[in-house]
Amino acid sequence: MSDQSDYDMPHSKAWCPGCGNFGIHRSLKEVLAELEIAPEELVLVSGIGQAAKLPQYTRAHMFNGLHGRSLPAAMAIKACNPGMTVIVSSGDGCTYGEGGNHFLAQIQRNPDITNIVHNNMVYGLTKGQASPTSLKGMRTKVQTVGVTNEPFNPLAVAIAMGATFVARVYQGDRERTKEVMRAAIRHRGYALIDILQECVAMNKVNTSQWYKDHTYPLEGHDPGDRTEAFRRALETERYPTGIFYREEGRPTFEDTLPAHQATKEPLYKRTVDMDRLKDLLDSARSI
Ligand SMILES: Cc1ncc(C[n+]2csc(CCOP(=O)(O)OP(=O)(O)O)c2C)c(N)n1
Repeated sequence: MSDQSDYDMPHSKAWCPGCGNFGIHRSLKEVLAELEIAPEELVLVSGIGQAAKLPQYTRAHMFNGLHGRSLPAAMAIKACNPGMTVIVSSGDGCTYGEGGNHFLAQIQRNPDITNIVHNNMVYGLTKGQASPTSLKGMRTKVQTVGVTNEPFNPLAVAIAMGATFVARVYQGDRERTKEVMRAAIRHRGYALIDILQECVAMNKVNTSQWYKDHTYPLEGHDPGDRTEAFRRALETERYPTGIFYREEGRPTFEDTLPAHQATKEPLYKRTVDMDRLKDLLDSARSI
């Protein structure tokens, strides 16, 4: 059995003391060790933000893309090398704001990736502007009279779009976080985990105590019941945590690709037929 320190990088982290990112990072490393996913078989992908620094702090392959653009990169990585475990780790702003359209498109494609969203309900790195999940009325230096938008509901959207695994946890509930991470990584298909977390520097409303008071475990719920999952996702007085919806057996994006019908071998190991490539390039030139 491997150890969570197998995923440690030597440099220090630029997260504030008390940041929820530390707990998410620790839970993830522990789960990776338990599942015995070797660093060389793991690709961590992110966009931009405080949360998006996680891949840089983890010993594994990584791709740090533009703000909001982690998901298409992750999908392509998985399609080129289906044997890798691909985990996207980025913020709520990055995933639901700048990356909102990619979020919808990846759900429809169902690539076999895990999408961990560090939801601190604020744009942390750029100093606390409202994000799509900020609560109505929250005042920031930009939203001086308070947020007027209805908050984005990632779980309801994901269930409505047909995501095959949809979950929410609070990072301070470490056992539930790890249990859900384990299930999401094992799930074959697109798995969303919206992880509520505190931003101690930029969000003075949604504190650790606030999350404790506003979350409760989803118990006695059948994750195969999509209508009920959607109904529970609409609860916003207090947020249920756990696995809302899970559907097994749907083909993944990679499964549908002609390149993977005869073999699942990663593309980089295959011999390129130079004559076919030349014909393809010639035909493209004549368009
Ligand atoms: C296309 C683009 N728009 C905006 C920015 C500026 N920007 C960088 S990080 C960020 C917010 C990050 O917030 P979030 O994704 O919630 O992550 P957090 O820092 O809170 O972890 C913004 C707006 C950018 N780098 N690129």
